[in-house]
Amino acid sequence: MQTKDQIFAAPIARLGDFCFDEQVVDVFPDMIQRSVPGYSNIISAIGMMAARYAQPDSRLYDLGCSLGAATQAMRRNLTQSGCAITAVDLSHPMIERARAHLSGFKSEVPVELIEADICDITIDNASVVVLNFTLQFVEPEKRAALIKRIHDGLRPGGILILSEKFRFEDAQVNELLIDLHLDFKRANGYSELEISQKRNALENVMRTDTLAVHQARLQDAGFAHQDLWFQCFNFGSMIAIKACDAQ
Ligand code: GEK
Repeated sequence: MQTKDQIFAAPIARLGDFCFDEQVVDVFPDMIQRSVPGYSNIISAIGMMAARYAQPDSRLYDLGCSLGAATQAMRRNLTQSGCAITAVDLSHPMIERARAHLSGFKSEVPVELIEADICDITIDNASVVVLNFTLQFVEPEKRAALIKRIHDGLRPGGILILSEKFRFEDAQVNELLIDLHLDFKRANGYSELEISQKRNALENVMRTDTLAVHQARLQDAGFAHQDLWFQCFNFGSMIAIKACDAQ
């Protein structure tokens, strides 16, 4: 059974910035399901896209893997020979828990779990790269270089799946989608206190971009094709494809 997220249920006198510590890791599956609209659909679709785009003898990357949900979805769906998955997270408790979780599944596909900043790792011989709700936690000034390194580390025809919480240019639409997301959290049992305390804790650590900013960044990095393939309220997922004839 999943442990219920009650981290922000009681008043917290000195609210610090949100971080992925032991307390968050304990409730993470419940937290992400109840907070991110479409999360399960996106995870399933990542498995489907990996099945389609993984290339034999290549590497698949799950950047900001948390407990490895996207890694496991890819692993379950891969049929290509010689593939390996590299799953990276900055949080020590996340990586430890991901290791325990993933070892519970039988699979031929090797997974390398790395505790590191995704801005510092080498991306090489990749056919599929997943950034599932991670880029929003990377410092904004480091995002372009990371996307460029992902592009350059992909093989021709390889893909990046980029899921994010978006900000919208139009203030009215932005407010509406934020409100609908808060309704989604209320419908999933979060109280007003939990919602407002979590919002304050996330303020300094999650800085969202508009879809236009993401699109421009992907284009500048060299991706030949890209679009949004999923959206629910202010959450969505994009796919970017490296040209088949790229060097
Ligand atoms: C999932 N992808 O379940 N380097 C490495 N990891 C980082 C960094 C960084 N610079 N910044 C944040 N993280 C997952 C969900 S959660 C999204 C991703 C959320 C890690 C952080 O430790 C956390 O585990 C993850 O990115 C973000 O499909 O909690 O909203």
